[in-house]
Amino acid sequence: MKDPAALHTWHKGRYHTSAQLYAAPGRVNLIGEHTDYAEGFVMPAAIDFATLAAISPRADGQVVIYAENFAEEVAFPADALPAVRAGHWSDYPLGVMAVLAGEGYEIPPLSLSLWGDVPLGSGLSSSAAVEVATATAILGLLGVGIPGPQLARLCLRAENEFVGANCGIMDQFISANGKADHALLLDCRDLSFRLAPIPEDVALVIANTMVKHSVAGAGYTTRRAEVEQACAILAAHRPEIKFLRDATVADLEAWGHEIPPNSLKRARHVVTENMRTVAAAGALLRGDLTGLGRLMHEAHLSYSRDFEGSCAEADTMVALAQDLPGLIGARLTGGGFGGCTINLVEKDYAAAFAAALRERYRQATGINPEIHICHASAGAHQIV
Ligand code: GAF
Repeated sequence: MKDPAALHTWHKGRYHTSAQLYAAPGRVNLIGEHTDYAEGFVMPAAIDFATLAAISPRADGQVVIYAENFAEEVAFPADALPAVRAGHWSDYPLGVMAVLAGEGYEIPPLSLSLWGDVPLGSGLSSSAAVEVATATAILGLLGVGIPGPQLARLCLRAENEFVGANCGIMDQFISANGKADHALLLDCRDLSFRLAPIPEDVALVIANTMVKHSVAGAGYTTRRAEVEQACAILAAHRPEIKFLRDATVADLEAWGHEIPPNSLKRARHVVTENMRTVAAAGALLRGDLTGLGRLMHEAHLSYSRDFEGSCAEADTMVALAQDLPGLIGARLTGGGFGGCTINLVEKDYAAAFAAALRERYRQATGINPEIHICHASAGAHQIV
């Protein structure tokens, strides 16, 4: 992560006042894909890529937001903030402000500088990091503390209602509630969670296929609709099935003939992925890394074959990792159709693993991948 002192210096240079500084991380999901909006289980970890936010009050009635990454500023009267999206980076912080205002928090005149190093469009939750950093900074400026799960829900509403992306709660939740050196098994039904330590000698190697991912894209939206269609058909037989979280493999066997083939495959992924995710958390807690790696592998196959949420490059990246020394488990992570693979690797092998995977992928696809050796990091927090 870039030196927060640099953001503070830039903010002070631009707005001539000291600022409070906050950080909110991106995430990698170890297992549990497209299960969050089905009220199922996910097991992400926050990573050491983040959005930093510097915030200070203003005396001129304006809300001014500066994005260091785009070298661009937007300004609005604090009492007349935009109520609808503009298809611009500022939708993310403005969406958070709109939701906070709707909850009764008066947004004061303020200067907000944002800077981030979560790679954009890589499936590592750059947008959640911006939302959670913004919300944490504004609430900090207001002197209000709210529990992490509630913060995540507010930021999810910014994404769903203002930005217009129909995603689930995983990314905002882990950005708000992550813990250093831990993965988090989250029950997306009631937001209860359990922390699972990532062993000291295990590295998170994140390999970017360089194929752009977007939760606003047609793939994510279509898959969610297919999942919901399958759920509605099962619910006609068993009304207690409110979400696919409530369905079993036996339900799919009993009523699957009524479900269109694609929706049935998506549902099979979600139902079995929930089981794998709970089992994977158990394996990690027991220190059974072989079991965890096997479940990650099965999860990738299910994501690719049943959910059809992978892409040729990600399948290649996962396949190329299989026989490299030190690999525990590899799969495509995040919303799909591009983005990054997560490789759990024995730490002593991590650097050699990354170098070999880069070379193999380059030879196989002609694409130069970005590969990062990451650590599980803390969720949103104040820096100074
Ligand atoms: C994206 C979404 F934002 C999450 O809510 C989740 O559905 C994920 O894709 C797939 O598991 O990151």
